[in-house]
Amino acid sequence: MVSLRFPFLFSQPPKPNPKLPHTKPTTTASTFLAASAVVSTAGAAAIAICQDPKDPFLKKALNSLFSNKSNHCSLPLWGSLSLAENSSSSSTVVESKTGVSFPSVLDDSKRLLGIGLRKKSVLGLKNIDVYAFGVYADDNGLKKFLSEKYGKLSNTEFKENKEFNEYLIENDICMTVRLQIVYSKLSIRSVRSAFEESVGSRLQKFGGSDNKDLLQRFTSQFKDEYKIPRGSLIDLSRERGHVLCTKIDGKEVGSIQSQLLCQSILDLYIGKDPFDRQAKEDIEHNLASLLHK
Ligand code: DAO
Ligand code: DAO
Repeated sequence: MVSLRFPFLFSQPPKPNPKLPHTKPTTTASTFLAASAVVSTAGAAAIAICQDPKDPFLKKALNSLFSNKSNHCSLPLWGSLSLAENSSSSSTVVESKTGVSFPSVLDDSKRLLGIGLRKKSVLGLKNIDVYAFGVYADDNGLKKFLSEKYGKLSNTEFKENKEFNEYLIENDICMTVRLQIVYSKLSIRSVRSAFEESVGSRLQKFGGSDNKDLLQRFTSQFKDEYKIPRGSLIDLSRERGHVLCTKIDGKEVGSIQSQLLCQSILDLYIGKDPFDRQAKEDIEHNLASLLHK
């Protein structure tokens, strides 16, 4: 069985990173070989072999491909795969601390840019892992945005350009942040108070103090009777026209048209003070490498 540690770290030098995503063994051997060919020619995505393949031909091919052998699931190789190649492989990427997996492609057109973990400090005494998240962006929208806005910059210039995240946060590019709950004792009441704090502070930052109504509209979507046990999936999607659409376990619970709200939600993950700094950095790296593919 082969496990790919998939590709959202493009075109970077390998670096030790315990939070690098692992991919579950959902990819077939032939897909892997197709992906390997891309890797060997283009050089770049992080791919790991977690277990030896049973097929001797594949094993041989892999051995010759990965001369740098490792027993870990985290052997980094750097390759470049397109969205089409990703989607055909139906690969998933695993958040290493929680074991939560994310598809590398969502809704056929959204590309996974990075994954991370939302923690919460409780009474300053302990940190709990609340949910793992994956940040996705529409591939076409993203490429258009990147080439129009940053096509002339080199990789280094792009990485140093801090304004591009703000642009992504503010503009009408379809994006989804998928949350998978890992904390097993989450009550709707604690969710409401947490996002009054997190989303509320962003609404204030971007829109000024008078945004209670907007926050209220958002939180009132989440009825007291909803249950969000461990494993629940929440998709927060910015759809065209700055419409924030929320789904719980695939079921739409509401949508609100507000640029301010969309911006405030995305800022939690890719803004100046993100929940998971490493996730934000991974996303920046991936955007930079997409630009120069
Ligand atoms: O049990 O009191 C407690 C701690 C609860 C922490 C809740 C954090 C909620 C974070 C928002 C989750 C959004 C889905
Ligand atoms: O982590 O502090 C945070 C903010 C999370 C924002 C998204 C909340 C969506 C929660 C849906 C709850 C459904 C009952």
